[in-house]
Amino acid sequence: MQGKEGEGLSLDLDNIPQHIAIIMDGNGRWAKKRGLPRVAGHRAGMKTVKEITRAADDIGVKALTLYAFSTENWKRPKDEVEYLMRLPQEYLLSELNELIEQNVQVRMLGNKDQLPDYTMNAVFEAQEKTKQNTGLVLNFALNYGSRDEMLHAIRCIAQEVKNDNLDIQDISEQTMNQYLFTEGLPDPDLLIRTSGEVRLSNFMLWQLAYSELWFSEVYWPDFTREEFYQAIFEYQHRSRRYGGV
Ligand code: V07
Repeated sequence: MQGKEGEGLSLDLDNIPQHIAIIMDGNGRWAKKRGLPRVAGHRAGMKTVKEITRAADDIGVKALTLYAFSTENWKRPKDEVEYLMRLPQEYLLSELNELIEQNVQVRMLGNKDQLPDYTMNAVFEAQEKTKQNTGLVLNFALNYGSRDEMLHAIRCIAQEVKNDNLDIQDISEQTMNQYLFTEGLPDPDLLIRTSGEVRLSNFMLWQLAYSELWFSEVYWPDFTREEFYQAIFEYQHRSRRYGGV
């Protein structure tokens, strides 16, 4: 089936990537370019989150994972970190009702321990209120680092071995998948990174093993539905080989 005409491109609705992951980069630079404080860029970036979530939902993407805050981001100025930690609450205050209506399931991946109570409470409420939903899984990577995630999984697996619940020989890729924060989700088919940087920056290193990568020069606040569909269009015109020929 063909559909979703936009900017002269036509997406194949039978071949939409099931899971799309996005590194939402360039918010600070977007603000700087306009002579605005960095936090103005983060706020503008939040509008793009709303737009792209709708765009993904409209074409039947099953899971969207957005990199909102990395374990490295704590090194930023204290004021900026505090501002960022308020955004989940703010986002959910304005969006949660619509997300519930749209049958979206909100999830979080990352280490919950160091997050302020007001951040965790907002995320927890969203998870609770949407956990029965069966539509798009909207996954926020918050205080997330991929090596951290893998170490956490390895410690859990080691504990299972120590408790005699698991044989070393039986540790498989599936075992790892069970203990990662993305448990139950398919690996991303497509990774998008905005703002011209061409790195993975400790994002989903295990899960992105076979993903198609797509990079855009555009700063995240300027990223549009049309650009998003362009990435999917190009994804649909690549052939994936998973190591075969
Ligand atoms: C954040 C806006 C998007 C650009 C990138 C950085 C700034 C949405 C959330 C969010 C997180 C969890 C949740 C609901 C919404 C968010 C942070 C930063 C820390 F359950 N945007 N956004 N969280 N930015």
